[in-house]
Amino acid sequence: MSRPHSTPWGSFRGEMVAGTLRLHPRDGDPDPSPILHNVPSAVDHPARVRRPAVRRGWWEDGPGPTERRGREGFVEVGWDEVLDRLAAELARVRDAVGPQAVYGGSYGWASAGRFHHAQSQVHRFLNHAVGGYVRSVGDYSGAAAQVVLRHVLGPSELVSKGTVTWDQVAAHTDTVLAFGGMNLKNSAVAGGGISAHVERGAMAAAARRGALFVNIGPLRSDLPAEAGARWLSVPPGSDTALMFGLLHTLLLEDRHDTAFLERYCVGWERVAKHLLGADDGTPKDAAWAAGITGVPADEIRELARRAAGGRTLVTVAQSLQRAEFGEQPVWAGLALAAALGQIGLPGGGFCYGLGSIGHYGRRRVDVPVGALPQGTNGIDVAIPVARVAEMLLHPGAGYDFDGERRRYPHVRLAYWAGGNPFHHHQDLGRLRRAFGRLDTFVVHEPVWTATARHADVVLPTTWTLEREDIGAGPFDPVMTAMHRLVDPPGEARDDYAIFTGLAERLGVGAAFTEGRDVRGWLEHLYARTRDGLAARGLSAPPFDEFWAAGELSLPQRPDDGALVGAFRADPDTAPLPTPSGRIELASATIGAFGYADAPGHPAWLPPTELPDSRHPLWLVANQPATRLHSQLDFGAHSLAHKVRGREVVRVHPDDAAVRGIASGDLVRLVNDRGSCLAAALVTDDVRAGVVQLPTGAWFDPLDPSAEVPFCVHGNPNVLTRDHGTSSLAQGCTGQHTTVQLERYDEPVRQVRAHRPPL
Ligand SMILES: Nc1nc2c(c(=O)[nH]1)N[C@H]1C(S)=C(S)[C@@H](COP(=O)(O)OP(=O)(O)OC[C@H]3O[C@@H](n4cnc5c(=O)[nH]c(N)nc54)[C@H](O)[C@@H]3O)O[C@H]1N2
Ligand SMILES: Nc1nc2c(c(=O)[nH]1)N[C@H]1C(S)=C(S)[C@@H](COP(=O)(O)OP(=O)(O)OC[C@H]3O[C@@H](n4cnc5c(=O)[nH]c(N)nc54)[C@H](O)[C@@H]3O)O[C@H]1N2
Ligand SMILES: [Mo]
Repeated sequence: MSRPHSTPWGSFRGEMVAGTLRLHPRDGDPDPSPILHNVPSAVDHPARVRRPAVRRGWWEDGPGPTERRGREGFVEVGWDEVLDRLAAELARVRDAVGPQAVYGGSYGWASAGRFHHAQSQVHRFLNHAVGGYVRSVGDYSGAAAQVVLRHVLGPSELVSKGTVTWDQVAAHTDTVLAFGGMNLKNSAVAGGGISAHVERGAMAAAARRGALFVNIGPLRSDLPAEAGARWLSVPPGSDTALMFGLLHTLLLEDRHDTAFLERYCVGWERVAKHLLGADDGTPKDAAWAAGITGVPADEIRELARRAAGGRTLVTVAQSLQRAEFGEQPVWAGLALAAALGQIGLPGGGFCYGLGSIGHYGRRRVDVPVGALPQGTNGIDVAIPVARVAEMLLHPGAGYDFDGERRRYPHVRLAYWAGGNPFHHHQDLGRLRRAFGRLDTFVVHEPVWTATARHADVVLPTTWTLEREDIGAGPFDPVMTAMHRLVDPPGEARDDYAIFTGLAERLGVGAAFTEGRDVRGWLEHLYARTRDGLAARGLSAPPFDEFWAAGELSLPQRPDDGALVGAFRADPDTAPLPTPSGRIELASATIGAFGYADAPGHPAWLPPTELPDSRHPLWLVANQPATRLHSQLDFGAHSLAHKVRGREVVRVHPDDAAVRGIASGDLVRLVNDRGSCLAAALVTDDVRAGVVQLPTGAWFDPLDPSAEVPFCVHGNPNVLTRDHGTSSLAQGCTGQHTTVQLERYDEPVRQVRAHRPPL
């Protein structure tokens, strides 16, 4: 009999039939994600970690900095032996230096379940067993936007998420200016799970009503056919210039909403001064924007007029801000929407991230959803998440962040559970050197990722199918009873069981478990939601009933319940949580930081790394369509979209022709940081001068000892730059870099990344 389960890319029912997992997307999901087809491959795949494994040098010679991580073999050891040794090492670091020597940020997505959420597990464990750990703040997804929006609009959970819903777009919007598009492969995914994929239907309904979707970006395919979009092809990193060209037109033609700007905003005068060039001598008019973006000035003017003439929504994909000066297009997009005066009206205004991920455009769940309590971190030391290599390479060095001058701590031990830094971080050659500085690197993994291969201690964990959990997210109206569908491979244990074993050895077992087994915790977490339902007089079934039914509907807040709605009604009684209580189009706070790379108003700051004669092409390294990040890269759907076993890079016909490249050729992308192979797909879906290679192919260096890595599989993070967005947010800039591209005719070995190292 099939049983329910959930992943970040959708819910399904599954059953084992003759040793194979059969799955059926959830009834009621109108548009299930094809990524589901990767899931059956997880069952007992050769890439699974089956027994605890320890790098030979660490096991024999003990902890310490070494260049051998990622280059040396592993020995398999028993659970008791490895937990004894690891507990002793944790105690050593804790007692010799303290929690500030332990990095426990453990960034990553892992599974949809609320209890076996690996990051919560490792945080809870380190708080109890070590007394705390060095944290990370922000995320790779949207750090730049989070920081700037917090200053100018308010915390994103309150204000910038939940402003506009897909239902409103379907019913009200006339024009969508989609900066970075709204690719359905992206919104198919949400942390905590997703019960119904509604985006395609909403875009189709809006288009049938006559709404115009404008896909602004380097890739034609960033909006689905159903949207019937107009494609405005612009180079990466140029959006702020286009937004300024639109704003300048509105200002010049007096189409901006002065009443809205006066009542709801501060700082418009400062922005207008910059637009007119009164501060720097450069008017940012349509002709100026045309010179930077390649969009004809007349088209920019026409678009500004259209936007002012109806209900217009400005969306800014997360990709735009995962780039140098990524704060600017988010802030400038907000200014554009403010000038149009429709923020807070149904289907109009500004929505950062709509279409980037399944959380946006949905109504917030109106009852609490339980999460594993993490205990108290005894220290308050944090780094911006994407500065991890910098921290490891430069302990004690000073850096700017969000108005503060900070110093990197000296970390000796890093503990990762539920994330893959050799997927998510930039400049992998540098990252390898950074991890070489540690005394000890511990990784919990279900599979032999590149991160596991660079660790000292690799502990095999169960994957989501192999355990019970509760799937729930803040914007999804369905809570899922995630039933156990298969047995774990080898000796794999739940993260919870591993941490319990370590906690017991360190004398904090009872505090860590609170006496609960897995079922006990699930019932405990469920009780929060059940109490919330009961308090509202709604049906609140006991746990066993929920478990047997497989899912539970949760109430949602009304469409107009967002803070911005109340603010629109009366900004004096419902001010925004900003210093002025208004939308800050110029920010005295940010201005006072004095950052040249993030001034006190949205500004055009051209990228410092631009295509040149040695690296003439932009590389867009975006999210993969065929999987979530690196997860299940070996799955059937992911593999079916590789060519000759390599990830596919899209190349414009003009760029291909001058290099003698045809579709299906192996090509090498190269810059000073590294190089990788990929298989070419020649298509005019990508802008000339831009190549696109998604993330997620497992790092497979031809020679693990090489200082400048050459990945034979197609991981773009060997090429990307490890550099913060700006002094303000220090966010990830992995989306863009510059490369040369060449046909690769040498013989080359097969990809081995999906084979275990022992
Ligand atoms: N160049 C470039 N780089 C990028 C981006 C980009 O646009 N361009 N995007 C960035 C973004 S937005 C993000 S969010 C990151 C994503 O980066 P990550 O979230 O680190 O990527 P995942 O592949 O999802 O890593 C999750 C890991 O958890 C493991 N896992 C799954 N379940 C469990 C479990 O139950 N327990 C344990 N212990 N482990 C488990 C999986 O096997 C996998 O290795 O990548 C970033 N990197
Ligand atoms: N299938 C799938 N979906 C995912 C994920 C996944 O791994 N797989 N990851 C999820 C996560 S964690 C996140 S944070 C979101 C990320 O959501 P996004 O960051 O929005 O996703 P990307 O695919 O990286 O980028 C979207 C598009 O932006 C365009 N683009 C890139 N740079 C620029 C630019 O400078 N200007 C303009 N105008 N356009 C640009 C590219 O053409 C790209 O296809 O995706 C989520 N959804
Ligand atoms: Mo992300």
